[in-house]
Formats: sequence, C-alpha cells, structure tokens
Amino acid sequence: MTALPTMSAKSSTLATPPALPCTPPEPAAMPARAFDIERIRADFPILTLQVAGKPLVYLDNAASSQMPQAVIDRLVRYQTAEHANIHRAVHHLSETATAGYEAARGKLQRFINAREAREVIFTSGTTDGINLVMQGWGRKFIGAGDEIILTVLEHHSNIVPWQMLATEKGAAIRVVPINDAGELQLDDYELLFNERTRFVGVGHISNALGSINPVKRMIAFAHARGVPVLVDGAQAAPHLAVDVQDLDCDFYAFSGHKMCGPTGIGVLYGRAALLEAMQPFKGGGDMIHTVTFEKTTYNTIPHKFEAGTPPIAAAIGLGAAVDYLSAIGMAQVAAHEHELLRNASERLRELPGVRLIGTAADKAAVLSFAVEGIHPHDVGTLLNQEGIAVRTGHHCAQPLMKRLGVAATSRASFAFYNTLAEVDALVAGIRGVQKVFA
Ligand code: 7TS
Repeated sequence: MTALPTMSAKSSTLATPPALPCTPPEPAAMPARAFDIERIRADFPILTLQVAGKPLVYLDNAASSQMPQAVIDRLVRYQTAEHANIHRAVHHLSETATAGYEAARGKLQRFINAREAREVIFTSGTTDGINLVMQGWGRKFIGAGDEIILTVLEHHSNIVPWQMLATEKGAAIRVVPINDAGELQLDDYELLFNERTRFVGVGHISNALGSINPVKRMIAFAHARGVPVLVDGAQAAPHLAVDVQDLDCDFYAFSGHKMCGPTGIGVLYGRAALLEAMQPFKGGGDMIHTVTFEKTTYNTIPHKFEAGTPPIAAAIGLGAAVDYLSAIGMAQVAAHEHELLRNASERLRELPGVRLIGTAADKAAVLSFAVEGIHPHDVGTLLNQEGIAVRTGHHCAQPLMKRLGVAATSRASFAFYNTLAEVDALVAGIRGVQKVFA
C-alpha cells in the first residue's frame, strides 16, 4: 500500500493576511429622524396591503410586528453578497458574515445598554432564552425544596420551563397575584420571599393586558435577599427604552420578530458573572475550546451558549431593526403608542356592551376587551372581514385568563406605525360586529 504523504506542518507558515473589508461595508446606523407617521408607514411595504378588499389595519403587533424596507434590504444584501458560515474560515465571505453577525451583537448591546457585547447571547427568541436560563442556571442552582417566584401575568413561556424544572427537582413555584385592574400586588410579592427562594421570573409587560410591571422595584427587593431575577422582555423591548444596567436585572429575554426583525432570532442578556457560572445548554460546534473523548472545555461567553450554526441572516436583520428603531427613538415610539392607547381606551370605554380587560395605571398599548354576548373568535373573524387584524384567544396566558374569569379575550395591540385613523377603524369594526349580532 502506498503511504499517504505526511502532512507535517504544525503551524501555518503564511502570515495572517489583514482582514478584508466587508463588501460593501456594514451600513452606518441611520441618522435620528423626526416622528412623521406617514413617512414611517411608507417604510413598511406590507401596510399597503388590502385584506378583504379593505386597507389592512394591523393590530396584532404583540404577536409579531412588521418589517421596514431597511431590514428587508439588509437581509437581501446579506443573502446576495455576504452569506457564508461564521467564525470558521479565513475566506472573504466568512469574514464578512462574521463581521456582520458580531456587529449585530454590538448593536443589540447598545440597544439594551448592556455593559459588554459578550453579555448578549443570540437565541431563537424569548422562549429559547428563558429555556436557556432554566437549563443552564436553574438545573445547576435550584434543588429540592427550593422556590421560584413567578407572576400570574406570565406568558406560558415563562411558566412551563420553570414548572418542568420544579417537577424534575422537587422545587415549588410561588405566584404573585394581581388586582382586578391587572396590576401585580407588590405586598404579596414581598411576602412570598423566604429562605428557600432561589429565583424570580417576571414579565416586563403583560402580553394579554399590557400592564407594565414595576420590575425595577421587584429586582431591587429580590437582590436585597440575594435572589437573581429574569425579566421576560418580549413585550417591552419593542415599545420602550430598555436599560438592563438601570433595571439591574440578571437576565433579560426578548424576540426579534416583535420588534421589526425576522423570526427565528432573539436575545438573552445575562450578567457576565452568571453566564460564566452557568452550564451550557446545548453542546456542539463553536461552543467549545477543546474536545477529546475524555473531556471538553468550553468556549468563552457568549459563544459557550451558541452551539452550532446560528441564524446569521436573522441576527444581522435584527441588528438593522434596532438601527431603525433607534433612529426613530424609543422615547418617540413610546409616546406615539401611548397616545394611541389613551385614545383607543377612551373610545372603547364609551362603547356600550364593550368591556376593557386590563386597566392598569401603567400600561402599554395592548387592549384586551370583551364584547357582550359575542365570542372573541367571532369578533376576530368579523373584524378580519373589515381588514382588521386582532388576536383572539387565551394569548398563551391561561392562568391569567382563569384569574380574570374569562376563557379568552379579543386583543388589539399597537405599534408605532399605527394611527388614530386605525383606532377609528377598530371602533367602527366593533360596532359593525355588534350590529351583526343585534
Ligand atoms: N413572553 C411574552 C411576554 C410574549 O408575549 C411572548 C409571545 C413570548 C414570551 C414568546 O415569544 P416567542 O417569540 O419565543 O414566541 N407572545 C405572543 C402573543 O402575545 N401573541 O403571539 C405571541
């Protein structure tokens, strides 16, 4: 048998070439813009659609928001001129893709004011981020008899993972109640703490009611007792300026598709010291430093938590989305949405036979409502015939629905590109539904 030629080079003899510039270079962040609603709407091609022969009125933003042309363009540019796998090769496209992916991480770091880019882990979404914390932190640090505090407002994705852990470990879940307006009861929250309390999970904004929870106070209280806090920011990151250092949270999870970005991408912020203490949740390529059959050593954070090929295009698209939101300014986003909320709440309150569900003093632009004698599913179906997209159902918050004594609600959830004219359309639509059933 002919011996194979021996490959004896132990190290590369070529000097590492200077990194090639990305072609074309990463687009600069957009300049700040005035809040001009018509110009903003013109950025969203989908908002020109007709549904059932009527102009689309898209009021299901809490489920998924729409994408501006700038994000679509960035995705197209990546796919047409930059696509390759990241972190793995010296060739031009791989370096370009890597630079774009890591630049996106930096944009997300600035968007939430994290101290360091390595505290930003790309996930597939909020659900994935919470599961990562459950697997990586929870399985290591929560044991039999320990207690986890959640709230009755939580989305299922901040309930079920903790329940799975509690069942596996013999831990218990304690639940913060609300009043009838949908506000968390802080006195009860504080009373839930004892020497077995190990973790708190709380939503920043309720997806079903819009209540903005006093997470900063809750975090301070937990920290005074040495208990870390995860904030589910799925409904907050798209609607208000999030500052993880100011909140002082330990983990903050959110999804790209609710904030003008693509599906399949999200972020888990984690305090570096906690991330370093955590077990990786998924094993595979990129998350390792060395591998032998005897032992694997792990890569540094954030790579330790990003096993396998990540959704590179989606991460770059999310970077473009936060550039877009930052150019408008989250304060302007929040102010416009608050105006929509104020107007819509007032109008719906005046409608006979309509009851608002969730009337917290501090609220985001989510309106859950019941129309007397008409099933929410029928409300949604008839509104759709008018081109109006709302969501109906339990909104993945069944414990909350049970607390409120309803099986489901109809929910209109606004974004910064919605208008007062669309509030008019919603009100007229609901009147129309009532006429059908009169
Ligand atoms: N947490 C909250 C507060 C949410 O509103 C949602 C999604 C999730 C977690 C899960 O996010 P994902 O991106 O991982 O799926 N909420 C909704 C909703 O209100 N309607 O559809 C999805």
